[in-house]
Amino acid sequence: MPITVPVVPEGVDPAWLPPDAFRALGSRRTLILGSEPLVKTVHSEVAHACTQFGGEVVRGASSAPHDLVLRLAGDEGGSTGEEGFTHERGAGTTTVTASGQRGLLYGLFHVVRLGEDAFRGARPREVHQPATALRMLDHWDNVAVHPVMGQVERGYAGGSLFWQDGRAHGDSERVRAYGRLLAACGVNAVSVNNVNVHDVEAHLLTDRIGEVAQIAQALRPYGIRTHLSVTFAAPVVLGRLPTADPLDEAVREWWAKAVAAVYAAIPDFGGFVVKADSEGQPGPFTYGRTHADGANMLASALAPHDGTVHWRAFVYDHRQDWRDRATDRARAAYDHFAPLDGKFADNAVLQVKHGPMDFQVREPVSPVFGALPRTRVAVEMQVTQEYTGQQKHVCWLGPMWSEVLRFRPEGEQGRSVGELATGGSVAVSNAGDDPFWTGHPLAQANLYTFGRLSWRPDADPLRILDEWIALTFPAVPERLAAGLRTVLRNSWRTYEKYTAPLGVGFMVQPGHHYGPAVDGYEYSPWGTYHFADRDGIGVDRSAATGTGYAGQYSEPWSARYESAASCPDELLLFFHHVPYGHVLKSGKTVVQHIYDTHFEGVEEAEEARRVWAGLADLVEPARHARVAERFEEQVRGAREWRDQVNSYFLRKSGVPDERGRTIY
Ligand code: GCW
Repeated sequence: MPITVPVVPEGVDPAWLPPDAFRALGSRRTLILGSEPLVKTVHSEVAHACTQFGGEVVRGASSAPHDLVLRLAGDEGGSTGEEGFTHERGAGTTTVTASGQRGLLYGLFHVVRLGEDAFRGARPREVHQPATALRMLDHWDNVAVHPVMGQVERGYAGGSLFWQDGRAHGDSERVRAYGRLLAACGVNAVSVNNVNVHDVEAHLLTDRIGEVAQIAQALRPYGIRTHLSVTFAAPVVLGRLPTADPLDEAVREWWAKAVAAVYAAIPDFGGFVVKADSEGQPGPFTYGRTHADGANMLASALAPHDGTVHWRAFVYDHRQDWRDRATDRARAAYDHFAPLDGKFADNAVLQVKHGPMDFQVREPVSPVFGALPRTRVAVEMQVTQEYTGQQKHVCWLGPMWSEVLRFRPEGEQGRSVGELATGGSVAVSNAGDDPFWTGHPLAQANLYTFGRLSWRPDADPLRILDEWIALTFPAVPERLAAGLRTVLRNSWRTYEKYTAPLGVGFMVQPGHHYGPAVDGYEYSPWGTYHFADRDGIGVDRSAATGTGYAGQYSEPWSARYESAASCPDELLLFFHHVPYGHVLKSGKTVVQHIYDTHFEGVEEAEEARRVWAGLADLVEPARHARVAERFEEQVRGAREWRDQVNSYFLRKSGVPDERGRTIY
């Protein structure tokens, strides 16, 4: 069946694949060698570009000179792996060679990114390969609109791309276009439903698998495999068995049959994502079993089909007593999972949030990385901006993710998180059926950056940002590129400045998590406290006098975090409870730092709004207006954060601002 390039529906933004991004490629003469299904996708991409820009595409043998050769070559000349490719240029021809069909698709998008540069001068042979074989977006999408969480849990971009009116979207064109965007930034897997699996969604595994197959079919031409979140209680809720005990023979048989039926419907199905014994979801604890027992039972059902189970490490006590200072939510993932190292099946991947708490604007890197050397681990990030402005505020997270991925848990000589995460790089998607895909048009940069960092975790995020700018705004005038860089590059630090200080986290409105409420979670069961009193603030997580969390790290981190003197400023309140007068490495006291950063954060947000306003003549009106409107909300929100946080600490501490600015 011929594959056509998906057309984004009228009014939907082409994001980083506008027609003009294909100008250089589309005006050349290209030879394509290979006949596998994804080579057909490559062919239709090039053919489509050529109809727009006057080039020509040939398939099969041809001796005429070509500007570009895209060649599927098996392992001849050395394997590039299933997804890698080589790229070189000489004698007026650019050649991309791949051993596997996915590799050729990624090679094509590499040429698209290079634009005219792909066809200039000479280039020695370069080998491009992804750092990890799984680069996945998890959608927290519900099939039925959930009474509290809506269609997409923590979604800020309209409805679901996959589900509408209680069933799979009838029109798959948008899903295909999404798959194409994802392939162009290197993502190769999608999980299509919320990890909180409600009643309706549980059925996707069995009687409604046909709808998942429909989505898989739309994503397949762009090399994207489909995964599903399943409930651990499926044998009970769907199979009417009396138990879901992972060691029970009938339960194991039930899963084996269910999985076989899934593969009958979706032969290239990727596997399951499981949130078990977490925030009320069922899990193996009910049966006195371990998480390894639970994960391995699913792994063994998936193994005959080459599937993988992604088992989330987000397990903690969400009903803790705020009076109890000994329980520390930050410790939970390590405490639960480190003792299970070596017990997980080969096709079970432990999916670990990048920080020990919950996607805050600043957290240390989870000590789980590096603590399970005999377990396949995946890193989980949050592209959807639950705690970072909910796609109303500009907050480009590239620098934060890059810090996480480059962090070396075992010390300078050891491996980075990017290298340790052999089980994959995963993130919660920020996309929905919004015309700009991501609500805030500039939040597209986060989705793109996640994909590219997953491919190469040691890449410079600023270069990725430039890539995104060049693709999204072809032939971008330098003033626009410079303006976009100014608005985006420091936006994460700006957001950090006007929200919770020095790594302490939260201080958000309970429930929806938008906007400030300094004590919003202080007396709640969720384990997210800051412990501010009249004398000081922060959580003592030292081994000597606190919860012992700092001791979960290897050296040098353990010693560095243990003492307030060596702990990095930006994490001080995560690890230590200090007086307001404690002097930071910056030379400022903690309370003055809080005041200063909150004033600065608002000023920076106002400045970004001003810079954006000055770009009006260079950006299409709809996009400009959408961002401008969001900047109004960001500045309002930033001021609210500033005034609530500053007033709170002035009132608690009684220490006036050195500069006498207005605090309420
Ligand atoms: O960040 C928290 C969110 C929940 C989410 C949970 C998780 C899907 O507030 O909405 O549930 O994390 O990661 O499982």
